[in-house]
Amino acid sequence: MRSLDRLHLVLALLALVVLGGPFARPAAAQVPSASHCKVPSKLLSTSSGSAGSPRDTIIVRDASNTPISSALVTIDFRNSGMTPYANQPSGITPVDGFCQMLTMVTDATGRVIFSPRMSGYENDTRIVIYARTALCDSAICLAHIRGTSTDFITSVPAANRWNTPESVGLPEFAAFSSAYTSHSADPRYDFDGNGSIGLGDLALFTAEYGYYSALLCLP
Ligand SMILES: [Ca+2]
Repeated sequence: MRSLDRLHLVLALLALVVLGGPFARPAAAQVPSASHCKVPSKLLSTSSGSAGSPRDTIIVRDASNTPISSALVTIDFRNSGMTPYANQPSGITPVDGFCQMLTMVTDATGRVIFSPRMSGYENDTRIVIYARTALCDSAICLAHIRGTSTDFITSVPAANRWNTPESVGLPEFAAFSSAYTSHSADPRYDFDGNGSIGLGDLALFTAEYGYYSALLCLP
């Protein structure tokens, strides 16, 4: 190979390295794409935070369907009838100054499993899921969803939250018993998210009833 040709070859290879070459990922690869992400149609929570159902899994992907690790996923309950407990399971972090916003960071496969400790329910799609990466100027809305908790009645007034705990107690027991025996179709009682009220919901409710009393987040 002539020295001039060799020089051209070296320069061409250098250009590939500098520009990233054919293996470089475009910047858009790190931007979440709502249409490619997987989100549940309903958030299923408990007072213990132990639900952990596969239906609670959120997967953040980009426009080429590639999972995005280390993306920040935020669930915004501000316009919903649900309120987080002050203490959340490991990996779930409340947003500073926003009692009703919780975040998680996606793992290497782009996943988070959101099983927050919550009170209340939301039968309309007023719970908002966002995702954000370092390349996003702002968080990208992934979905508006419904939600419920085994602690579906928020008994404690906002002014008393600092010292009065919330729990799955007698008010929930009375309401759920009535819904279960009357074959209600109200989605607030569908704790396992299978579309009906049955034994799965009874099992989840029984496991939570009388336990896990805790304070709500402060408004
Ligand atoms: Ca059910």
